[in-house]
Amino acid sequence: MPGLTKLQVIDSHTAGEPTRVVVSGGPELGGGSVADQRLRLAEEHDWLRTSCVSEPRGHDAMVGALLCEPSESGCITGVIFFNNVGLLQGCVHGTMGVAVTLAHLGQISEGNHRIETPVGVVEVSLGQDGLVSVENVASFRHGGEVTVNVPEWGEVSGEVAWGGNWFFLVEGQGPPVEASNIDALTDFTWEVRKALKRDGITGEDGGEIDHIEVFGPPSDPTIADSRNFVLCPGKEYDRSPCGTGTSAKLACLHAAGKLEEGQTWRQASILDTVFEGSVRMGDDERVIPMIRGKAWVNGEATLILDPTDPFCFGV
Ligand code: PYC
Repeated sequence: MPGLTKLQVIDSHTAGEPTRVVVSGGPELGGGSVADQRLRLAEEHDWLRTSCVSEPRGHDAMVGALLCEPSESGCITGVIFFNNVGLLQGCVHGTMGVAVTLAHLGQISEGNHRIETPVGVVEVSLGQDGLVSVENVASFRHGGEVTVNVPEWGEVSGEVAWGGNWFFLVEGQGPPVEASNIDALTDFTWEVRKALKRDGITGEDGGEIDHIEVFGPPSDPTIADSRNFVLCPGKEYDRSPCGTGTSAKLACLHAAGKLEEGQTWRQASILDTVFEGSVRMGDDERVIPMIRGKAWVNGEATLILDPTDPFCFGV
């Protein structure tokens, strides 16, 4: 890479979970669907990901979002999400971050907007004060009672569901879902993830189950119905309730007859920030989740990539 490369980024957080949106300076991805562009980004331009979210410019909890050309008609943009270890599939907290970023740039105003993600088109509705609703991709429960033997924990049962990423959802097992237990929850969920992989338990399409969710009672039942801890693929936890994870939860609740169409579920995160969710019926017994949360822009920067810097592309 000759000379300096400059990337314009806007930082935000959604319910505590950071998103760094690359608004200009990214590589040419050659068009086509956003899913195809995601593969090209992974294969040919991983420097973009590591430069933005790895140290010294980023940190392990940072999620990146690269805006790109959409291929679906009526979409205002395409977006590809990435984290400390690779590319995500869907990302709802990140979609909310993209929405407030585009509003901050004056590119969108209140109302509905379609965005193409690698897993399909989502529709965001931008309200006042950073309130964003995301109508997510069709979500479904794939496995209702899946048991796996986890070292030091024994048999752990959960559900396998798709909400834009593959999730294993566990209720009432493992360490109590409290912020004081983040290390223990990280260790437990990491072991669960490894056990699922060891036993060849995957999503419906054979995809790795790389997000693990543990649910417990809310700290305050007047603000939430449940509190979760969500392990992300890079062994970091989601500071928000995780929008794709909440979508997976809604699909499981609906499949179990515990959530009707239009009924609101309030999902708290390990930090006690809350997403509200509801579902409507889609095709093939799948549900279309609607997830509502709040995001705030909290930074604007030009990242400078100097090829003489030994840590130019992150460490
Ligand atoms: O909100 O969907 C989400 C998400 C996925 C990973 C981190 N956040």
